[in-house]
Amino acid sequence: MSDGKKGGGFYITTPIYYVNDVPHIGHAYTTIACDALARWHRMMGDSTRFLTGTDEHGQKIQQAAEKRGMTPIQLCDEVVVNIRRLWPLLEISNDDFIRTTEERHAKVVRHFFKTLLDKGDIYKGNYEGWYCLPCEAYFPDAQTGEAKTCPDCGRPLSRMSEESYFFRLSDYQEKLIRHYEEHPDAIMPKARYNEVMSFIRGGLQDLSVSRTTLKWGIPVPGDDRHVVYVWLDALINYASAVGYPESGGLWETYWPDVRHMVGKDIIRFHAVIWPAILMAMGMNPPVRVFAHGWWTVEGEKMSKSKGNVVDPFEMIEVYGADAFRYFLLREVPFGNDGDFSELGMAHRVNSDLANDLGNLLNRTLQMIEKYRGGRLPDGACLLRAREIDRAVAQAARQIIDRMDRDMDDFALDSALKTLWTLISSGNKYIDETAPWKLGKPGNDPDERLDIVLRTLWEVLRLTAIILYPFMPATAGRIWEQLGLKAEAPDIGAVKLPDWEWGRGNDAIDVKKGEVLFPRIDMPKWVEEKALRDAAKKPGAEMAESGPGGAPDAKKFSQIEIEDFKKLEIRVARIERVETIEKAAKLYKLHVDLGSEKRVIVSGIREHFKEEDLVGKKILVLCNLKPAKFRGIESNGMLLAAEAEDDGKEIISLATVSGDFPAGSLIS
Ligand code: ME8
Repeated sequence: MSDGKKGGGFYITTPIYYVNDVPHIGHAYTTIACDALARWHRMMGDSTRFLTGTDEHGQKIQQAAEKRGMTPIQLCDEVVVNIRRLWPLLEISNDDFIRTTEERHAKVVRHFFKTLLDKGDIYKGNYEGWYCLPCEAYFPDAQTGEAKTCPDCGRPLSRMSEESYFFRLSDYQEKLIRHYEEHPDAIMPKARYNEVMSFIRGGLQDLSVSRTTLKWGIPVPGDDRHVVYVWLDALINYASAVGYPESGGLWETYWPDVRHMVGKDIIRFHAVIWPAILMAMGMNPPVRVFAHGWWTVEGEKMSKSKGNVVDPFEMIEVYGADAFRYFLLREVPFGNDGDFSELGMAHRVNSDLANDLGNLLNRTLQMIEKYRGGRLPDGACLLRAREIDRAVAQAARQIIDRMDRDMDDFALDSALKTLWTLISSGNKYIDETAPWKLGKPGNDPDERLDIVLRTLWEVLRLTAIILYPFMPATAGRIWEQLGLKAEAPDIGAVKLPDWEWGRGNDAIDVKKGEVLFPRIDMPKWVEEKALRDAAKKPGAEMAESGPGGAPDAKKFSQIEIEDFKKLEIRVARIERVETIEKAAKLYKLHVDLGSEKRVIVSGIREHFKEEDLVGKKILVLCNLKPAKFRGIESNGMLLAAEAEDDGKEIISLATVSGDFPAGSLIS
């Protein structure tokens, strides 16, 4: 087995995602983390393969499809598009995308099942037990408590009985314990290793691996009253995607180096069931299963009903993919739980990205342009570097090794911290060497300035390379501004082991470009976030399809009439319209509600002229909590239909026909 080091193999997988949901921060997190690891290993020269995909069979999908009046495959085909289009937006560099409904997968599942059946590792029996529909799992009586609720999700369990095929998991208890004792790094972090070991030591029962209660799955070979249990089906994706067991298939190269990244909730499937199945098949168990923690949002559990699900499409639109990637990977020690706060992200953009990284690039390029007309000083000057310059070079060399060790441990946050020490040392070096003093005619010899500028440029060149796995687009922009694109157009193709401090004496012209991360203006950010939050509230279901997603009536959850009665919607007459300074999208509307007058701030300025609005009767949600925009309190929200026409947003204000009195209640 390779240790995944330079020139070795590195096969990394994400869980395959269910298609009954829209992609959220959890999906983005796992996939971004795997992407950073894959890019790092490619850069290290390892033979790398990165797989992701979708889990499309099982009860959950069948039920979600029924609810929407579709066939399961229609639902899968629709939802998979949303998942697939997210990955390029997040700069995910997966080599393959597998769907469990593909024939290349189904035939491998049949192969696994048949092989295990022939070997006697799978046998036919009867199963009766407590079953959790949402988790698609049976639970032993001891775990269900008096209330018979699911030990994982807390929902009520159903008593089910069915003929079933079983996998002899109990036979693998000792083998698994031995394997993990010999490979303590095979489950990480350590706390998960301990958790899994104590679970295995607690005793393993045979596992039901087929279902007769549903149709949406891969039929058991030779017994099509059964379909293969969705988790067995899903786990096999890691092997089917690399062409197991075809001779000459990719699996021959990659299987010995397979590493699975998962959320902590699905560790047992990957670290107990899957390795046992692989052992039964005579295959290597995974080199590592790493379980990352879960994100809460502003201190609360993320849930659709709370409307606090973090939409990756929105984060990309507001902050850009790289800032989002950076925040997720830097904010929390990888493996721990974390709390997602947009405020925290905005602060990090300002401090780490705009200040530390952006300033280092800006100051350096500005000085090279000002003092050397944009031409980079020749690397030969570094031969006469002083102690202070050589210390920077020395620290840079050590940083690669430190980061490589962090990446081996999947300590992504720590790798980024290490990288930022290089950036900080660059900024400190500027302050200490004060190149602007050297730049003055008559001061130190000219060569001293050459050395300082070249040293700074070298710091940035290395920064771009080691930043690339985490923030690929930003690294590419730095690369271009450093003038390196002409000789190496694709920074992703650079191999880190070839990197040398001060190499090459070629004439390079730097090209200062746009600021990498403009500072976020916090007061403005607060207002814009309030607008975004307000826009999400009434049409929370719309957010599910992400920006650009088509509204779909069948998807709306149903409400009680009592819920509707909580809304106080009234006819209002617009009396006066004011513009708001420096708010190109907002109007301050003075409306008459019959018994009272109110001010409403609304983001419709780009769609209507003031004179089109004055005198108009519109519908207003009156009992919405007041909110402040640009310091103006808005008391209510006007109702409007939104759509897209030729890629442009169009809006029509909801109104009433005839001359209806202001204040009339809509019911
Ligand atoms: O479990 N924070 O798919 P899935 C962090 N199909 N991670 C989160 C999260 C959160 N708040 N919420 C969910 C499945 N996740 C199976 C996998 S693999 C053979 C089959 C993570 O779409 C969760 O931990 O429900 C899991 O790793 C991933 O999202 C996918 O969940």
